[in-house]
Amino acid sequence: MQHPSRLILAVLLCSALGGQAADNMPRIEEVLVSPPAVPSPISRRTPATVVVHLRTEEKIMELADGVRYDFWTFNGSVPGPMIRVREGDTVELHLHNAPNSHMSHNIDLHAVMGPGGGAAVTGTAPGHDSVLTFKAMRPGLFVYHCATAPVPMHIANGMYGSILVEPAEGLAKVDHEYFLMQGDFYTQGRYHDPGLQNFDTEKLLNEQPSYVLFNGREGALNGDKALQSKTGEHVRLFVGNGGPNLSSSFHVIGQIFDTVSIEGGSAVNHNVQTTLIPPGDASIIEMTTEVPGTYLLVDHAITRAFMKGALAQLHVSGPARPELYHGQAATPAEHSEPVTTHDSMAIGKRVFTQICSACHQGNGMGLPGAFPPLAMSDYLNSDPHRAISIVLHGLSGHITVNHTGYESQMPAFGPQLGNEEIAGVLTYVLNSFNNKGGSISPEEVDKARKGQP
Ligand code: HEC
Ligand SMILES: [Cu+2]
Repeated sequence: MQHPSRLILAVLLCSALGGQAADNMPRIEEVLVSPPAVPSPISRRTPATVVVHLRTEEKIMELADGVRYDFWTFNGSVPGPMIRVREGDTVELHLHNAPNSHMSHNIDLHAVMGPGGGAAVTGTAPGHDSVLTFKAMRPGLFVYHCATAPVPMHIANGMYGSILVEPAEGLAKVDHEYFLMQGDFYTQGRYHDPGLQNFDTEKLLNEQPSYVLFNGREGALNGDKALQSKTGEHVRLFVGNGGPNLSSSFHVIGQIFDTVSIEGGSAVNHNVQTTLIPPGDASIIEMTTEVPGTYLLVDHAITRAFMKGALAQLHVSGPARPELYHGQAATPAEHSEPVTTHDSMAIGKRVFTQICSACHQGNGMGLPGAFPPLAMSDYLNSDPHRAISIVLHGLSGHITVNHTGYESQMPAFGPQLGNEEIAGVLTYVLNSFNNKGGSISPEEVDKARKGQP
């Protein structure tokens, strides 16, 4: 029989020598990152014990510009971080509930086979900890969420994330990986009503959210936070749906998915336009970004995208690919201009680069909170003629562009720029940055300058 102190010594030695557990599996501390970032791909080809620390936290954050909400979260973000393990790994999950929480929380991981997906043993009061150990037996992208009563409320307040169980052989290498989750939110105020918004049980019961969002905030992945890629690169999206109620008809405007893992499982579909992701489900989506531009990620139940916030952006940079995609501005037949659209575009490009890009940025995306985007601007595209007077006379006061409010000032360029230059820059902008096209003539600018209709 072994002497007890020798046993302890052996265990100590064991952990000193590379942290090997008694079963000889390495113990790895999972490094979690905030969405849309994901942990690095797994290069290990043998199983390990992966230690994951999640912390439930209730905190007030913005749901949209000027709209605050008391979110309940995993690790302070909506969604919580994506956990990444390998098929066959043992996951040792530590759940800590912040001491200032008002509620108990727990976790149900769809990657778990066991009662409640772990919820049965992880009920954790404020300031307490619990530990769940499970074997990740099946590969796939799985949702996790809080399952404390009332479950719909905990989920509606943002308590969800994903766990990727990589197949034993790993995933193919890609250029970019991003993680996003859709969720529906129920506020007492209407969409964009400002201030702190309370939870609305009536709207929850009717399944009529005031917001449908990617990553818990309108514009979470827009502008300078847009997902990035270059032409010819491969992008892998890990897309989950926390719900609690709405299914996502997930679509990227102007892209076709190379592959989609159906319902996050092992079956793969090819050349997909829109994929259905029900609440509590997730999908691994891969695409090749061929043509430069800004692409919109939407729920194609499209009212949600344009009127409830379910809109994210993927920005693809690189040289134009006219052999794959090109267009010409629609020129009105009745106009025959001394300045052709081609010249006008050249003039416009120069003016844009020298003047407009200082504020609206070279890619037309503007700067959040300061300069509205000219790229895919609903404000510009809905009335291009109004833009003539904006450039001539400047603009101030409140405007809403792509559902974001701006309360700023643009100087007048009428004194400084000629009619051909203003016509050129607007024609250039209308035919760039994924705008709808069209043209503005120097005569139209001249009329506006003279105050004629
Ligand atoms: C000094 C910074 C600045 C420059 C330079 C500038 N703008 Fe603006 N622009 C603004 C601001 C700020 C607003 C929003 C004003 C408001 O909040 O009322 C705006 C609004 C607009 C809008 C309407 C909103 C939208 O996004 O569709 C258009 C169109 C526009 N600008 C076009 C131009 C063009 C074309 C040029 C170049 C000739 C230009 N701007 C140069 C600051 C600038
Ligand atoms: Cu909870």
